[in-house]
Amino acid sequence: MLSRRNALKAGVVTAGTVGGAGLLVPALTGPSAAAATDPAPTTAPVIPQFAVPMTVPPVLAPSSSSTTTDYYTVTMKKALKEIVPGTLTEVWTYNGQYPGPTIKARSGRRVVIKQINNLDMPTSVHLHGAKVPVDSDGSPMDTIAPGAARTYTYPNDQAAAPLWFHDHAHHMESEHVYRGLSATYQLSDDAERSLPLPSGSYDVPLILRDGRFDEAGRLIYEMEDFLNRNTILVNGRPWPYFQVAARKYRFRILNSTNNRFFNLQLADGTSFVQIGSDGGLLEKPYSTTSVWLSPGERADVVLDFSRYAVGTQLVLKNVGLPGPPETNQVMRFDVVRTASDYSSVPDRLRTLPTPPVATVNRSFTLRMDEDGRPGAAAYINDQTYDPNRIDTRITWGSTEVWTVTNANQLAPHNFHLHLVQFRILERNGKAPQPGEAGLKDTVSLLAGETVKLLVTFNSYRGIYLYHCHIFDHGAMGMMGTMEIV
Ligand SMILES: [Cu+2]
Repeated sequence: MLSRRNALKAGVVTAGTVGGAGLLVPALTGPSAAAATDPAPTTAPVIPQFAVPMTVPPVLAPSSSSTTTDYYTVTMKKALKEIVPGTLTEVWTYNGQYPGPTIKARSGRRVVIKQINNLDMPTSVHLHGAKVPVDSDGSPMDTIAPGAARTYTYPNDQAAAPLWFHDHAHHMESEHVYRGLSATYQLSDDAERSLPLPSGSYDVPLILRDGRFDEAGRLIYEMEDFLNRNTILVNGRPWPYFQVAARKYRFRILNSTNNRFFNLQLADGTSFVQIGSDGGLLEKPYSTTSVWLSPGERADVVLDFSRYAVGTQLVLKNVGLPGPPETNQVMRFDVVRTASDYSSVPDRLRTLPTPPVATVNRSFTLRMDEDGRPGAAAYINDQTYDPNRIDTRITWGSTEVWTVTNANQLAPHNFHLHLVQFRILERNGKAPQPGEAGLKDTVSLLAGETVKLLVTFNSYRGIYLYHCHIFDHGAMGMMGTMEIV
C-alpha cells in the first residue's frame, strides 16, 4: 500500500485542480473553522463525531413469492431524514428509506423488482456487479420517466456477492446517488451459507459515503466537490458509534461515494481479515491492516473484538487521502459486552474456476482534463461517451485481456464493467495484492497506474457499459459502450 499512499499524498497538494471547480474552493480545515471564516451562504454545521448510534438498513420483504421468484415493489420518492442532528435533510430514497432497504437474494432464485418513479426526474436502476439481461441493466438512456414504473428482472445466476443498486440516469446519476438513490443487494448461496462465518446480527453492512451539508441540514451538491464534502456517513448517519460484543463480526463494506477513496485502518493499527471483495468471497482469507476502496468497490472483512476489554473504544480511520481532515475518521466501535462466539474463518473460503485462455487483447486509456480549464472533459481512448456509438465489439464466448491505464498525472480513476466479474492479472506489472485477487467488477487506478484484467463474455448479449465509477468523471464523458454479439 505504500506506493499507492505516496502517490496519493502527491495528489493532496493538487487534487483541487481536478475538474476545475476545486480550484476555486479552498479545502476546509474543520467545521468550526469553516463556520468562523467562510462567508459563503452554505456554512457547514458542526456535527459532533461518534455521537449518534449506527443503524442498519432494514431488509425489504418480498410483496409475493413463487417457487422460482421473489417479487418486490419499490417506490422512489423524496423523504426527510435526520442526518445532521436537529435538522431534517431531504433525501431521494428507495421506499422512503435512507440508505435504501437491503434486498436479500439467493443464487439461482429470481428477483423481480417493480420500480415506481415518484421523483420529478428520470431515473434508471443499475444493479452493480450483477450479471443481468440488457433490458434490466439500467443503462443511462433507458430511464423511467417521472410518474412511470418499470420492472427489472434479476436472474441471480452467479455466486454469492455483495451487490449494490443505484441510479444510473445519464448525466444525473452523480447527483441522484448523492441525494440517496443507493441500496445494497446481498446475494448469497449455499456454499457461502455453509461456512462458519459470523452471521445474523454479527453480519453487518457498512455503507460508506461522504456529504456536504449546510446549517439547515440540506445536502449541497456540486460537481467535483470532494474537497468540501467534509462529513462521513455510515449507513446514513454521521460518524456513528456502533456498540459491539467482544467477539468476531463480519462487516460488508461498500464505498458508495461519488468521488472519495477510502484507505480504512483501525486506529490502533491492528490487523483484521479480509474475506471477500466485489464478486464475493476470496479463495483464502487475507490478514491486513488496511483496506483500500475506490468508489463502487466492496470489501468483506472479519474483525475480532475479543482481543479488546469491555469498555474499549476503537475508531475506524481513513488514512492518508486528500480531503478535509474530518474525513480521516469514519466511525467508532464501542466494545460494550462479552458474547459467545462459535464462528470462525476457514482457511479456504472458495475455489474460483480456472478462467479460459484469452484470445483477444485490448487497451483502454483513461484521461481527463486536469489543468482546471472550463468545460473539462474525461475520456476513454480519447473519446467522450456517446450512447449512440459502439466502442468495443465483442464476440460472445470470448475471453479477453483488457489493459487499462490511467494516463493522468494527478487524478485517480477506477474502471467498472457492467455485466461481468473479472480477474485482475497484474497491477503495474506485478501480481495483484491478495485483497484484489478474487472476482472484481471495479478496479482502482491511481494516476499512472496500469492494470491487466481477464474478462470472459459468456452470459448475455447486447450493449453494456464500462466506465470510471467516479460518477462525476462518468458524467464528464469517461464511459464507453461494448456490444457482445
Ligand atoms: Cu475517473
